[in-house]
Amino acid sequence: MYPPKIIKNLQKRALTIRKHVVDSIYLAGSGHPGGSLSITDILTCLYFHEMHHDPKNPQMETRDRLVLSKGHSAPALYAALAEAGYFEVKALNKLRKINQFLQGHPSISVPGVEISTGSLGQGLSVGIGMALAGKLDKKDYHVFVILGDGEIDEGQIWEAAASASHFKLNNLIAILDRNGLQIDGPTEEIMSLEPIPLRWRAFGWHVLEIDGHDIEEILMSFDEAKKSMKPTLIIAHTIKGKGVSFMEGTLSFHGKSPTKEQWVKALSELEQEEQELYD
Ligand SMILES: Cc1ncc(C[n+]2csc(CCOP(=O)(O)OP(=O)(O)O)c2C)c(N)n1
Ligand SMILES: [Mg+2]
Repeated sequence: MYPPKIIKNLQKRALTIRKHVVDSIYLAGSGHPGGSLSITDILTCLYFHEMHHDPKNPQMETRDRLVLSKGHSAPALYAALAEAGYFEVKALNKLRKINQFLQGHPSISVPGVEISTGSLGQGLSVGIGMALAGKLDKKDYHVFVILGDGEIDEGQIWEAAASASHFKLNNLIAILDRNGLQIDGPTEEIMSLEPIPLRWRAFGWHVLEIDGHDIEEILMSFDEAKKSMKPTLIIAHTIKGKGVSFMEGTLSFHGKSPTKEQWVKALSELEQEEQELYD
C-alpha cells in the first residue's frame, strides 16, 4: 500500500504530462497522441517515483535506464523529461519543428534519452545490452523498456526475449503497453498475440498483469518485478488516448494531431479532471 498523498501527487503529475502531450502535438500539427497518452501514467511513475536518476547528471553511472522502444510515443517521454528538469518545459512547444531538438522520435541528442528509437522492435535488444553491461560491471541499476503491443509482432522481440532469460537478466523490466490497437486495427485481428502471459513465461520471463492507469498497481508491480530472479514483463492494460474522451480507444488518433476545436475540448477535459483532483 502506498500513502494516498503519493498516489495523488503522481496523478496530478500525469495530468500535467497529458496536457503537454496534447499541446505539443497540436502545436506541431502532427504526432502520435494515442500511444503517448496510454503510457503517461507508467512514465510518470517511472520518472517521479521509481527510477534512480538525476536530471542534473543524465550520464550518472548508477542511474536506472529507460528505453522507449515504441518511440512514436516521444511526446509523453519529452513531457516527463521536461517536467523532471532535463530541459526547459517551453522546448515542448517546438516539437517536430525544423532545427529544433525535440524531433518526432527520441534521439540521444536530447538530455535524458538513453537511446534513439522509432524503428519498432529494436528497443528490447538494446535494453538487454544495457542490463547485461550492468551485470558485467557489477552495477545495480535497473533497465526499463516500454514496448507496444503491435510492436511485439516484430521477430527481433522474440530473439531478445529468449536472450534475456538466457542471460538471467533480472535487472530488466519490460512494460507492455497493452492498449489492444496497432496502426491498422485491433492487435488480435492483425496478428493475434494471446496468450501473451503464457508465451512470455515459456520464454523464461516472470510475468505480471496490471491496470496501466492505476498508479498504485504500477508502483507495486515495479516492487514485485525487482524481487524476481528472472527478467519481468509487466503487461499493462491501457486505453489508447487515455484521458481525452474522443481519443480513447480509437484508431483515428494513433498518428494525428487534434484540430483547434478538439485541442480546446481535450484541454478542458484534462483541466476539469485536474480540478477534481485538487478539490
Ligand atoms: C519497424 C517499423 N515499422 C513500422 C513503423 C510505423 N509504425 C509506427 S507506430 C506503429 C504501430 C505500433 O503499434 P503499437 O506498438 O501497438 O503502438 P501503440 O498502440 O502504443 O501506439 C507503426 C506500425 C515503425 N515505426 N517501425
Ligand atoms: Mg498498441
